[in-house]
Amino acid sequence: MFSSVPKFKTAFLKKLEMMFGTSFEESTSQEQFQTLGHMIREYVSADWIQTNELYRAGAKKQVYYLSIEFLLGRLLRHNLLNLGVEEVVCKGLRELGIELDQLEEIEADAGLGNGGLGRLAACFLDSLASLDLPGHGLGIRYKHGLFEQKIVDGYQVELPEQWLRHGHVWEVRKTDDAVEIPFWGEIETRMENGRLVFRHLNAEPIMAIPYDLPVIGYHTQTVNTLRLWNAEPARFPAHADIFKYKKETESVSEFLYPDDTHDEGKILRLKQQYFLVAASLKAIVKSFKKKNKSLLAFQDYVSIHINDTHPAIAVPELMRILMDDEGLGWDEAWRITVQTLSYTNHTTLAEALERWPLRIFQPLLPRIFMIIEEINERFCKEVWKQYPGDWDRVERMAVIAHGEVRMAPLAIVGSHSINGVAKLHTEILKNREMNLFYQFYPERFNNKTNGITHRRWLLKANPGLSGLITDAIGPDWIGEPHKLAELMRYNTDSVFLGKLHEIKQRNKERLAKTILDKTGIEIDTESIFDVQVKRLHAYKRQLLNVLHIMHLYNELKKDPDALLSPRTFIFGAKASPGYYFAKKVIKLINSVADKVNKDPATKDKLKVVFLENYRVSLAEEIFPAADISEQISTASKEASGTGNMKFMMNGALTLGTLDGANVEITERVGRENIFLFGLSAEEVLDYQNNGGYHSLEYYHHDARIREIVDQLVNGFFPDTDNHFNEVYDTLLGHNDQYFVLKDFASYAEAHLEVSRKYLDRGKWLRMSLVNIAQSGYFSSDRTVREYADDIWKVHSALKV
Ligand code: 26V
Repeated sequence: MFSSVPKFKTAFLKKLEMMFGTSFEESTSQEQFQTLGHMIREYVSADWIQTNELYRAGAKKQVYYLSIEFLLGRLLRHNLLNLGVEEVVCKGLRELGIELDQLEEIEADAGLGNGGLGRLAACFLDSLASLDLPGHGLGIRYKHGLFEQKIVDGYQVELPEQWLRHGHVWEVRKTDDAVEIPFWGEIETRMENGRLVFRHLNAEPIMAIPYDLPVIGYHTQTVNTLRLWNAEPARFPAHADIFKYKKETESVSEFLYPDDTHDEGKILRLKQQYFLVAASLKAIVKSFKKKNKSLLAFQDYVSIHINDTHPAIAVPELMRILMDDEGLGWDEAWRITVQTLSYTNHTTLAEALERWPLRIFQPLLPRIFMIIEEINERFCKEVWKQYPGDWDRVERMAVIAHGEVRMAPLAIVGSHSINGVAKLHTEILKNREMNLFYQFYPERFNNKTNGITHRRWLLKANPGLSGLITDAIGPDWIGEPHKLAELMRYNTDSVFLGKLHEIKQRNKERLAKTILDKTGIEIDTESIFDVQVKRLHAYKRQLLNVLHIMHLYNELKKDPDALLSPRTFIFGAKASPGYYFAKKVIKLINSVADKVNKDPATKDKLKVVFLENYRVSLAEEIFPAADISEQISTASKEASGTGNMKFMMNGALTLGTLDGANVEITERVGRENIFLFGLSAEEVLDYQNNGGYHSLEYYHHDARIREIVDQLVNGFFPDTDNHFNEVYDTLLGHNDQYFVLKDFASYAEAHLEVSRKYLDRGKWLRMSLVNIAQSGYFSSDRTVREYADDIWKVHSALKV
């Protein structure tokens, strides 16, 4: 049906009629989109079945990636591209009077994640399938993904997101593979034939129904699976309130990250975690059993990856299955568990490290809790044996301590591999945050620097640039992204650089149009597009960026020629609903935007735009249009960052600190092709440990800082006086934990350098080219291959 344009058109029209009982003329865009989606699903079904058969029958090891988030975005264009049928479809639709670009907009983003962690999982799936690796994702089919953000009067308002309103065209409900997950109840312990037997009594079961999505590799026949679990009632209890029971059950897959400030929310989150893990492990063990191999060789056929600590319950759950369901003894089960599991840490921030109060954990998951107690006891004994008398060490490493289960220690003790997501991050884990564990298990720690799929973030998102690249060096870079380095030879080719400039301009014009449509703000496409898009968090320092914009505004008011090159600052960020400070920063950005964009003295030189509801589909339009990529986290705090890589790949220059993967970006592009500023990670950690930073001194000694910080509270923003008291307090009252004022001067200097460099277009374009050419390393194909070779030990299923 995709072999030629006429065949496609015929099949499309027939399918549309069959699905909706409507003529083409009468059909809606939604119906047309659904039709195309179904055609693609049908088209891949043969390969999907074949891939599954290959995996079922074959002796090859499978890897399962457990993640509480998968931030997929839209799939239509991506699938068309990977299948190699984009052109036929585009032409066929056009002949029918439909623009693919517009049809694409019909699809809702699958926004089942917050940011980097969830998007990384989605990029990994694409790379696994494209490399023909037998790897699958397992997650939760949240009814509502990350909230939809509206900006009302400068403030963030959250609305429930509704991606399933029209159904999800790519999913297949697999009722036959449903499993029951028990919660609450009691454990009965008995001796049977000389063995302890555990029975879970009075449990409240929840049914987990899988929805499978095909994960289509690029120009290959491999179609892997992303399985998302939906929570539904198991059986209706005769006496209970049926509606209440149904609602309670379904709430488990209702929201991504329910509010956990109260116990009720905490219970729900822990339920979600066990729901994901228990359902997934049941499915994994079932599929392993079809191979008829000895359970003792489980780890040779199955690798299970724990993406951050949310699925760390996989450690006791696999133990439970191997012991209670399969009858193995502790030692055998433990060996298999550790050899099967691996864990990635994605943050060192203490507030993000998960811990569960026992009062919640024990009653909700009684058997799992017993196993964790045993794991803890045995582990503490081992530590004690190696460090006799060192109570302090045992206490700091324990899995259960101070009335809490600690998920990171649980994941570390139960996995054979623990990795950080960028070199610097892994070093910080080893030498600081997880140092005691590193001393205990040095061989388990390793680094896997993050990557992004260049197929979505360059090939799909930036057709202009990918076309230019292919014209210059051929199409091999798509399969072997390191070959982007061949672009280096165009470094002095002014014709090539001219085209590079043209493409950037076109992308900027497109974004400018979107901005005008969405916000009514007109921006100058000759200005520098200076972009910061990411979750809103104090450590990412959107505050530093906006304070610096206030400073530029003040300068411009004093001297209309103060700015060398006009600037457009673009922000996109969601703040977690309960994160008060983050929401204030959003309001501040919008207040500054209001002021700057309206002032006749500055509006032609300085513009500030806050783009509402930042998400994957919007990101795809933003990265290709950026000149400057703001990666300005307080050094040591950003584990890796992946937006930095997406910008680089699209030719934006990084303005950043030596944090996360920025360090490795610098290594690749060279010091002269990046704008660095600020404290080093070492310096930040030293200040944190030994003190010595006093933000007030910077306020008193730097007039620029004094002016902007005062403006937060002195009525500078009309109608909002005192709105930014808390921001003022974090900077001066609480000694500026994230070193915003400390880094301000160096940041301002780096911005000046950006303006100077931008004046020399040739030089700028050469810098941009180097960034694109060196970005191949940051393809998730490289990352996934490293995981496959070093950690998972999985190999292509197609090769013998
Ligand atoms: C979550 C939270 C939630 C509560 C408030 C504080 C807080 C702070 C950090 C986090 C992050 C959770 C894990 C995460 O998303 N990490 C991100 O993972 C990316 C992929 O490895 C990485 O590129 C980012 O640097 C890292 O922040």
